[in-house]
Amino acid sequence: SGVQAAKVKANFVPTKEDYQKVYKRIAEIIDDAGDYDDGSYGPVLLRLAWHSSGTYDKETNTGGSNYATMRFEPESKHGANAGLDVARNLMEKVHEEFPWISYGDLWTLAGVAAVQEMGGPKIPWRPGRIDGVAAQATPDGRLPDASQGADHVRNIFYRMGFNDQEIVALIGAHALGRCHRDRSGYEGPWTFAPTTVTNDFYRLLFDEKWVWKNWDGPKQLEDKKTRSLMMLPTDYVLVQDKTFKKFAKAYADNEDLWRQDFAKALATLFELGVPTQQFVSSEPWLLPTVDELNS
Ligand code: ZEM
Repeated sequence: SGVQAAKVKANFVPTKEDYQKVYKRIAEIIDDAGDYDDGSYGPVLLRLAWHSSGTYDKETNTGGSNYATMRFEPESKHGANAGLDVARNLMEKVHEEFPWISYGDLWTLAGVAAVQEMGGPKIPWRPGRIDGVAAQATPDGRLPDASQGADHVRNIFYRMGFNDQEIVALIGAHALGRCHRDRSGYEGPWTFAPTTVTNDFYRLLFDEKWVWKNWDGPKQLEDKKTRSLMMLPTDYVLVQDKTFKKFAKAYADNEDLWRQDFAKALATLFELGVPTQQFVSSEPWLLPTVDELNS
């Protein structure tokens, strides 16, 4: 019953090991994707973690990962969140198994597990987010619109508190996953290895010739050579804008630099909107990967 569930929650104080168990369960689900996309739920889980955090507004200190308000309408139905029901439903199963974890912690932990299990850098993370209510949901329009230009990208990410370097580092997440016609209207993957964390997104931006795709869908670019890869207008901005381009080139030339900057910016992103005193640990943790746990 609800009373019993509340009791379990009140008496149970999870340890780092308990969060590691949740991480492990998420990692199993990531790989247990069967025919879904490229055989991994990693990218869509990372997108859930990003969209649950990227609503943050530093002026009003609203939005962000704290309350997991994407559970509620209308935020769950915002156009930008189309398709994320897939990820939320996967995490609902994990929540049934570990009912003591908050949804904000669960979703951001899924983002961490996705990056780390797909070969990415360690993402510092700590628990402390609490479940909020529908009234805390954010208005539509806080997440970036892929059809826009550099000004829009800056406005959206400056509102979260990021600078140009961090913006460029974060968008390198598009090495992973793909666009789905029935979700965003866009179509296709950005790289040839969409379930492995690499700096290929930046390398391809510079190395390939990008041309506008001739189709009835929204304006997107395709690589002239194979016509199997895509870039969003906002991705292309990273080589059109002089300041963005400088950082994108540095990340294309130095994968380690990008991995470090990406890990730092992503850890910051996942903590947006969470009051510091809520965190159970003063320092974020570096959780081991499943491979590390098994070796
Ligand atoms: Zn994304 N992203 N994103 N992004 N994103 C998509 C997919 C994924 C933008 C955007 O409009 C889109 C960041 C930044 C920005 C991921 C992670 C991160 C899709 C395709 C669109 C349209 C959705 C679909 O059809 O399924 C824009 C405009 C961005 C900034 C300007 C940042 C930052 C991310 C993480 C740090 C990921 C992993 C995906 C792939 C999802 C999947 O299901 O494969």
